Amino acid sequence: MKPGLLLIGGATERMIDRFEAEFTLHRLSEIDDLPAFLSAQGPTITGVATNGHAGVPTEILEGCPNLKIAAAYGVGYDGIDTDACAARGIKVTHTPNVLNDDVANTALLLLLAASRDLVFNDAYVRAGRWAKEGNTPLTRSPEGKVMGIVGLGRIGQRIAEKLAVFDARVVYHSRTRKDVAYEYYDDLTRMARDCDYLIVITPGGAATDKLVNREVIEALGPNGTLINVARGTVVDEAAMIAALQDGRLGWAGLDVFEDEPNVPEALFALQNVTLLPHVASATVETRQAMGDLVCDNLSQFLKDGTVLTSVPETAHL
Ligand code: NAP
Ligand code: 8YV
Repeated sequence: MKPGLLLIGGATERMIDRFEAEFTLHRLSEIDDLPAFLSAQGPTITGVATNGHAGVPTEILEGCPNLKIAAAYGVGYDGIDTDACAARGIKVTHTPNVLNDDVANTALLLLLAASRDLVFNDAYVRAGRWAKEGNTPLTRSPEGKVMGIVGLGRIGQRIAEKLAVFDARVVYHSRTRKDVAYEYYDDLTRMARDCDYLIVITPGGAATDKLVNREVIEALGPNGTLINVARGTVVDEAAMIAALQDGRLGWAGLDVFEDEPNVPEALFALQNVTLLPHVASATVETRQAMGDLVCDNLSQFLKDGTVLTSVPETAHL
């Protein structure tokens, strides 16, 4: 008999095909009575496929006594209780590196869109205003500007490399200094004061909650642009909106929000923001690579009990 796999998050058809080749697949979205399912099938479940937002609900952890692996589709895992998993001997895997380029590209996309008022200019042409009202106002060039990266990890380093096309001066803030040529700031507010652009790419969770607070936002200031491709929780959203409304912050480009998919309506009224629905890794190519890595982790676990890309918190298991 094949081991059981419970699908908690979303998955592509390609992932489903591979899951079904090796596991008896159960989809949480199709289970009407979870307690009844867990009492009948819980002990057969060896793995769950989830993502960093949905995590592994406590009811499932408790109802699947033989659960050994939780494979997440995504690199961030702030929604997974890794301590609870580690305590139960459950390996948690994620999908680092394969999404670095597209997430970094999205940061650049937002940076350019915010700088050149892309959305406003597009709407202006579509509305037929160009012929009637003439040219739109001048925008701002990213060339040669100071760009601060908050979180110089796997994706942050890729963003830094790609910013070279703008001849930007790249600086960074993270918990620890890296062996790189970019200037390090141990104080985020001080860095924001020196920056034209601040690009946020740390993990979410309690340790980074509202790291970009009102003080940092005001230090970035009326001529500054905030780009967030990390997690909505890393920025104090209410403070950011207030600053964007009264001009204490210039512009923002946002892929992520505090309470997704709910986006504060106040943002819809602002012309100085560019909004995306959390799509930084959402290309066909990158999502395929992420899905393959989820399946490779599960396959390898079935073969010899090891995994390819454990999160650090369960790497000892
Ligand atoms: P990573 O390699 O672990 O890098 C994280 C970086 O954040 C590191 O430089 C780390 O500093 C820094 N950091 C962590 N906690 C911090 C704190 N309290 N203060 C300051 N810096 C802190 O992770 P990654 O692979 O680059 O991914 C980063 C995050 O991007 C993910 O966790 C996820 O939340 C987000 N993400 C979003 C999307 C999207 O669709 N928008 C897609 C992928 C990823 P140290 O090195 O000094 O520890
Ligand atoms: C995806 C992400 O939104 O990898 C991450 O941390 O935020 C994104 O790549 C998501 O996790 C896919 O399920």
